[in-house]
Amino acid sequence: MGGAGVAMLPRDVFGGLQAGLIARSARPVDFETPVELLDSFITPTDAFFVRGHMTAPAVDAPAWRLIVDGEGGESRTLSVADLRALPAVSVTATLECAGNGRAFFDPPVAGIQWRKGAVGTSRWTGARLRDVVAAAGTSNGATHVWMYGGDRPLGTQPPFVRQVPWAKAIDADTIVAYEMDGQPIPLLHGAPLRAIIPGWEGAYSVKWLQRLTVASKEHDGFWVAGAYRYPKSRVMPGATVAAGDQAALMGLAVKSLITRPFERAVVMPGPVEIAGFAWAGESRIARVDVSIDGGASWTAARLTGPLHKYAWRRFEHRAMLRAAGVVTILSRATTDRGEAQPIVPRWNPAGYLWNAPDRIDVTVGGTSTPPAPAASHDTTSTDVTFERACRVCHDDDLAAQQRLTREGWGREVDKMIRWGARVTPEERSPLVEFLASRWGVR
Ligand SMILES: Nc1nc2c(c(=O)[nH]1)N[C@H]1C(S)=C(S)[C@@H](COP(=O)(O)O)O[C@H]1N2
Ligand SMILES: [Mo]
Repeated sequence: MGGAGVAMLPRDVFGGLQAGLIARSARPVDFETPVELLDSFITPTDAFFVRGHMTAPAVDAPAWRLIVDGEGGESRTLSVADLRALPAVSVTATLECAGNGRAFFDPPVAGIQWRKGAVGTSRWTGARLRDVVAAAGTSNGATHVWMYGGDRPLGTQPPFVRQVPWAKAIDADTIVAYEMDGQPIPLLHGAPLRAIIPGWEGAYSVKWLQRLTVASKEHDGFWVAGAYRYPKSRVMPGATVAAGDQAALMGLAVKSLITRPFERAVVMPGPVEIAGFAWAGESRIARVDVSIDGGASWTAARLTGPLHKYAWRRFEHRAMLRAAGVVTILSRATTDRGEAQPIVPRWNPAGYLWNAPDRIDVTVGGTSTPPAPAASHDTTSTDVTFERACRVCHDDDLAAQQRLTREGWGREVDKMIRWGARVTPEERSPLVEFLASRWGVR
């Protein structure tokens, strides 16, 4: 499977990335981790996804300087050695690009078409950001810290500047990192210094960190005011949404990934270990349920392995796969606040936070033909039509109030189609059936 534009690159073409990463773009450098390389709690650094909007700077670590300034404070310049002299903190955190899974949105949205692997976990070591900004003196009235990347814009791109709200900036787990899994941060991951804003979408974790400014207002640059924003309320799929009707993304959505068995594996009948990871940004994973029958029934998986506040949680489940043929396995995570992965994530113009239950197909027995490619996340079932066409604007309570007959539901669906509901001609009668069987009256 894979999709258009995907290529495998030979080893070492891009500075120490391992062969087998999926190239999504060569300029800027964007690489996705194939799911097969995401089965370990700590993602190998040479397999860790790379997301950049521009060109990495040339880095001479001993000469690198981080400017720290702010209104009313002094300006200070710190070397990597100065940062290493501050108390060191290690934070194990899962980093996920907000656009991970963008390829699954319907209708499609522009941007790098990440599928499952713009996510990884590492142990980041550095100085607390609050200790670093303390070097700039006063922080009276501070509302944000602006973070400037040292990468080189392509063409007339605005420079990569992001902001983190003050409360998160001074959290004890927010760091300026100089190590990734015990080694100096590699170039493509932001050498020699990057912010790690744990539990928040990846674009907060500014690489090649060059300047921190303690500010008393919002930054007005493109990467704050015009990107990484998500509609404040549900929108029609395909809609254009003004920046003012959107709010800055912060934490990550609850999500899971099946890392074992592999997509489209052929397995022997009998017990099969199903395993993977679940994460939810700053929230805790309470449970992961696994289905081996395409979602008809679910069983709770065991949560195992290391427990870190901002890192993904391992889940494992031993299932009996008996019948020969194609089996669809799903995983669905729930947080301790009861948020579960939605069947159809909310469409949004930039394609952020895709978090449908993960889904793979395996073949049991080895005799039947493998499943058709790209089966995962294809929007074919009536459930999905319902989510996309109806639930985008309405909650179930509205449907439950209607007391419509089958014919009435047909007229209602036709009206909604005239009003813009996205239902294809083939989907119309299954949708009417679905509504009538669920909420119809005789
Ligand atoms: N300076 C700079 N920092 C950046 C970016 C960038 O383009 N420039 N991309 C951000 C985005 S969108 C993500 S998802 C993460 C990816 O980090 P990684 O490449 O180490 O996986 O870095 C963030 N930090
Ligand atoms: Mo990202």
